[in-house]
Amino acid sequence: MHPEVTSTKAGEKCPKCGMKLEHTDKVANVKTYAMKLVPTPDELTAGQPATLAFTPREVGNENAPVPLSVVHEKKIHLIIVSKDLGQFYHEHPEYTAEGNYQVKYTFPKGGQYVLFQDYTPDGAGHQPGPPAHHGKRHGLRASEVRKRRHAVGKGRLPGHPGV
Ligand SMILES: [Cu+2]
Repeated sequence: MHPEVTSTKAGEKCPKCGMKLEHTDKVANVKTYAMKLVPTPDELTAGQPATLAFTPREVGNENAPVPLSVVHEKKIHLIIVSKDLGQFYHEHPEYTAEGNYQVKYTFPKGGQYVLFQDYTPDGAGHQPGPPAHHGKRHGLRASEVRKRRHAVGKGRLPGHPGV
C-alpha cells in the first residue's frame, strides 16, 4: 500500500494506513533514478575534446544526493557506442568536487552515439538485467555529434535499448 514505509521491527503497522507491515528480504528501495548528462561544450563536435558530466538523480527529489556503490571497482561504467556500431568505448567517469561524475572524451566521428550508463545507487540493490524501476540503473542516451565542418545540429534521444 505504502511501499516507502519500512521498519526493521517485526509486527509494526504502517502509520499511514494501519496495515500490518510484511516481512521482506528485498531491499526496500522503490525510488526511481535518472542520470542527467551535461556535455561541455554543449555542441559536441567530432575531433574536439568534450567533457561529459553525469549526475545521478532521484526522480521527484532531484536535489537529493545519490551516492553510488562501487561495482567492478568503478561507480559508473560508461559505454559509448556509435549507432553504426563501428565505435565502441568503455569509460569511467570520476567523481568531482562539483558533485558530478566527469570524463573527458573526444568523439572520433560525427553521427549518432549511444551513451549507456551502468550504475548502482547505494541501497538500491544490485540487479543484473534490463532497466527496472528499482535496483541497478541502466541509463541510455543518444547524442548527435557534429562533423568537423558540417553542422548537422544536435539532438538527444532519451530512451531504452532497442534490444
Ligand atoms: Cu567499466
